[in-house]
Amino acid sequence: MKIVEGKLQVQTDKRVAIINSRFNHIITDRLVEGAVDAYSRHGGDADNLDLILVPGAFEIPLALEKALASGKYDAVCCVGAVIRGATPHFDYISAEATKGVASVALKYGKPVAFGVLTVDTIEQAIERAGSKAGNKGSEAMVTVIEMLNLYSEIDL
Ligand code: INI
Repeated sequence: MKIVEGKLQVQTDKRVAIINSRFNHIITDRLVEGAVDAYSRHGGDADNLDLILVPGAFEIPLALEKALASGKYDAVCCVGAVIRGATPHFDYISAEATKGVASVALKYGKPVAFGVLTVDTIEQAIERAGSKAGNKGSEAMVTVIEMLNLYSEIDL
């Protein structure tokens, strides 16, 4: 059986952007750090990354759409943090961010990773932004690297 999978090695000719939302930036800045660190540790040069900033997670899908429509990027790593509050706002923002990112990814057929935290508490966010549950920004960037290589492998 031939196994087809992506290597975890950055392809230096591929252009990668990170889209980060500033809302809860104490958390999201850590996710960006994780993503940049993962890119460097897998053979990339962080100077080649673009960081696109948006106000909140709700704005990520349209920024992603514009980034991919521009033709400037081969893959995008999305990070953000939606933290539940006292109202249903969380549900609307997290649903729109998730659905929006998924539909833009399918439209363009390019690797897009979803490193947007959707958590109940600030503690859960801290755990996933570089402490005991790892760094979801780092995991999202590793996913981008793997999927870029997978698509090169299967020639999509
Ligand atoms: N945006 C987030 O990224 N995280 C949140 O937790 C959040 N909460 O809780 O309100 C949030 N709201 C802002 C939203 O993403 C938009 O920026 C805003 O509604 C303007 O469109």
